[in-house]
Amino acid sequence: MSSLETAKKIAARKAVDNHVSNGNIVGVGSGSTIVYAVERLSERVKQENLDVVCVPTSFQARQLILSNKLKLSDLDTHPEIDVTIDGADEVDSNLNLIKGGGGCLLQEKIVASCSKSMVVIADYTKNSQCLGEQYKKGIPIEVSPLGYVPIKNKIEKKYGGSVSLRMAVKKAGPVITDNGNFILDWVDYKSTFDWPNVNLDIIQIPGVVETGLFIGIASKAYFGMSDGSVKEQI
Ligand code: ABF
Repeated sequence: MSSLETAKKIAARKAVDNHVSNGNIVGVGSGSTIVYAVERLSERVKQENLDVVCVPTSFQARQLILSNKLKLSDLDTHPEIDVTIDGADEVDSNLNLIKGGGGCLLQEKIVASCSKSMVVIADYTKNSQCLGEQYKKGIPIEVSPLGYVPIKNKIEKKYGGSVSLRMAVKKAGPVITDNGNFILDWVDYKSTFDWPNVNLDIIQIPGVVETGLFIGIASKAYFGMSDGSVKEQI
């Protein structure tokens, strides 16, 4: 296993061991790091006979829960979640996050917002001081398809940088989210922005469904490091 995969795995396992207990409702994130967390959760459910119910943040998470034979629920049945464990594209020194590289930001943010705590699991490459330092693919913004051009223009005019429509592999067409929307990726912005205000401002543009800026949502992060240790950030 590469050092990056080992880093994801040790962070994921530690977060599950420290934050999940019997009777919990658990929000299950998306991406590649969460795969290790769900594997560990499944091990613990079997070994400790834990009663845990899982609420997915994406179609991928739903499939992961089912394939690991964990109990699947949803926000209709369980609108209050004990802990959500999820990956991130970048985590800054204030625990603000960029998420949505995988296109699941809306459901991820809804589930996180219903959780008593949100724990981030990531490898060492995701750890930064200011947003934008590490993750260069841009800030994902989920938008209604009919508004994507004016939204792109408004963001570029007000904040600079460049906003582009996320295209599917081989540019067959735009990426469509689990919710039937498009994703814009905003690059070359200033990493020194006042992110809480920029986030609120962008969300108010008609047609913007959600941003991949998770401001003040995460309560703790676990980073798997290249030396095999796990760094904890609160
Ligand atoms: C999801 O998965 C996303 O919000 C984020 O884009 C991504 C992180 O993926 P990985 O764990 O593969 O780095 O949580």
